[in-house]
Amino acid sequence: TITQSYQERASLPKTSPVASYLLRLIAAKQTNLCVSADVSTTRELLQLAEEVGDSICMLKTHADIINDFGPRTIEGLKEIAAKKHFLVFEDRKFGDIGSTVQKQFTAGPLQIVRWANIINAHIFPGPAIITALSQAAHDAVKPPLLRSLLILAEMSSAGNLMTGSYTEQCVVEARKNPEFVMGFIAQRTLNEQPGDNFITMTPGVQIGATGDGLGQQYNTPEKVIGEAGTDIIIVGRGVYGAQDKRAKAEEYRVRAWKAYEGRIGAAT
Ligand code: UP6
Repeated sequence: TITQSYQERASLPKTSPVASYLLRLIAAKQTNLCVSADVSTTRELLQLAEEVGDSICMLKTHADIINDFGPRTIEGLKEIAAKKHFLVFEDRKFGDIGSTVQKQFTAGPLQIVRWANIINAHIFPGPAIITALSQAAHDAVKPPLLRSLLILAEMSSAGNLMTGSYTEQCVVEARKNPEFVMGFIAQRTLNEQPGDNFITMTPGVQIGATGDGLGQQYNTPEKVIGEAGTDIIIVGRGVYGAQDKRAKAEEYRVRAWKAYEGRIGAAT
């Protein structure tokens, strides 16, 4: 998949429906940028979504850091996502027994299943976390309102323990659930076997910074898309920390897109 276009990959067999949709969206909008909206109010969240919406394929949220998260946040997000054509990814990083993650996914003040197209989970509790989330999504939303999961296979932070056989096991579990698992959060592509068509999303991307003093480690768009072969860059402070967020998002979009074109050999 490393030299195949997003468009080609959208129609490969065994691609999850959400992944197919996303790959087509990426190709149509020419953006492999996901902005991480780690802001603290609904007003800032919606404003950021409006400002960067044209430059992104996905907006990533941490709903539990929004002080006033509620129905207005949900409706606003849905409206802007539909208008600007991007998917919403709640970075909840589920990591508990099946029964508990089902509740965290569907209930409480956040009601994540209602508005997030994509969620993620750790597999350290064992593979039942995947079936539990899949079942909850299936019960809560009917097609075409599909839901999909990213498995956290690697992290960007210094000294993290998600390496070697842990990462390998993430891939094994993903291959068993191709309908629901669209891919990984990782630092390199994990498509290693013929037929693998997982989407890899990579956080820890910022131009002109190497870290944040709290363990975060940064790479450039060229490094992760061009060299490590991942599919989507996730940028938080690099974009929302800028004065002109729209222009900054556009700068990341162009750099990540050029890195992709170079990798598949389509650069002009
Ligand atoms: N994130 C990482 N590294 C991971 C997984 N997730 O940084 O391995 C998330 C963080 C944050 C965003 O929770 O929301 O990606 C990165 O933000 P930054 O670009 O401002 O560092």
